[in-house]
Amino acid sequence: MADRYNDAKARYAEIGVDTDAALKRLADFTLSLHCWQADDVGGFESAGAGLSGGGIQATGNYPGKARNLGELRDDIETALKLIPGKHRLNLHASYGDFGGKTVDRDRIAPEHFASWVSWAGEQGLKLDFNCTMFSHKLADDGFTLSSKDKKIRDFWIAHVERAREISAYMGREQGSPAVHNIWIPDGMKDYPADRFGYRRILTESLDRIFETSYPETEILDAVESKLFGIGSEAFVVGSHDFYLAYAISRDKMLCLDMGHFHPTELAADKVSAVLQFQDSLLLHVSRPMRWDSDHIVVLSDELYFMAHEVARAESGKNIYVGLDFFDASVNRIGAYAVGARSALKAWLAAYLEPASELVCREEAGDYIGRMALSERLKTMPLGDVWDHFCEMNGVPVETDYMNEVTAYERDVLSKRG
Ligand code: RNT
Ligand code: ZN
Repeated sequence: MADRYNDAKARYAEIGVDTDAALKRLADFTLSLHCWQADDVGGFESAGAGLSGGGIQATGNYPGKARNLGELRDDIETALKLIPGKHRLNLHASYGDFGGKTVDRDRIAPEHFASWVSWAGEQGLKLDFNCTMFSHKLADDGFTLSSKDKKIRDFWIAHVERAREISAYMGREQGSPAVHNIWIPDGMKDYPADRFGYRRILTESLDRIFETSYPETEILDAVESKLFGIGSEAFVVGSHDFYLAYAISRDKMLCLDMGHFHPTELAADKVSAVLQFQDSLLLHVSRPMRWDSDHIVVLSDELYFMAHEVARAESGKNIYVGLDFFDASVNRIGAYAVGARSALKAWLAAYLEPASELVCREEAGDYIGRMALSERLKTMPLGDVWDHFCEMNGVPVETDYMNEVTAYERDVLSKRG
């Protein structure tokens, strides 16, 4: 393999790209691996566990999904062995260690996440966190933080307050701030009469939530927008415009999910726009298929564009990258491995870009030269540099990693019944 890497290195050097420098940047790049691919966003609350809702729907019934915390952790440990680099784990509030007790969402506390913190410590993983605003009877009528029913609204405000407290606890324990992301399903199937009213209520609820402030060394708050969801086709309270304005006016981080825009709208284009006015940004790397379908991430144009925009913007800006997909129709460990590896390959491709040469050609008005160089890059030996990165990290290379997925399915997943 060393030969292949050296050949690739020489070929990239011809276009002024230093592969060693790119690999260094990739080693510093962190993905926050989502915990919810392993069990189809079910979570482990005893009441109503496993029910999706609020537009979140994993489809398929491939055998072997994680049925409890132990299995979920085993699966994540296995997936991480197939993903080169140092990454984080993104938990949802519904994945607490509730010890078989029913703990409603407004009652969750740091103690329910203590076993996660110690497990993560053993794994050398840092945690990120999310309040869980779906799959709950008080979310069934389609509204949470923007509900006109004060009881419902107060319940969800209390939940997010608890979730932020837990995030701050994680941040303190791990010596690295936990990114806490708020996504709510609120919206309407058909044309509303009072868009303004719901958005005003959401603003008030968020402002109440953020009255409690924690140091930035413990928690980083983000808010995630969406264009539409199943059952909220006509109106989503927390739209992109809403959260962009909210985040800028309240100094919070915006979360852009790649599946939450119109299919012809490029989420990657938004990075440089938002970063004119914000120092940080959270991304949910996902793959929409006609709609926000949360397909497993592959090396698509959209992913390439996103990675390149982030790589070009990086200096002085903090861009946090989380994965957000769930597919219940295939081996779920394979889903993690393919999705995370594809995301990392996209970032590697971005780091292997002869950025200044491209800008040079652009500024000289040589647009066809810019295009030709971009096209040439697509047939450069990215895979050889990638395999080298895998080897450096003691992770199976491209030809081998699926063997591990298959073996785990045979030895572990297939025995889950
Ligand atoms: C939903 C949002 C949200 C969720 C996760 C599970 O459309 O993308 O981020 O996917 O919180
Ligand atoms: Zn998302």
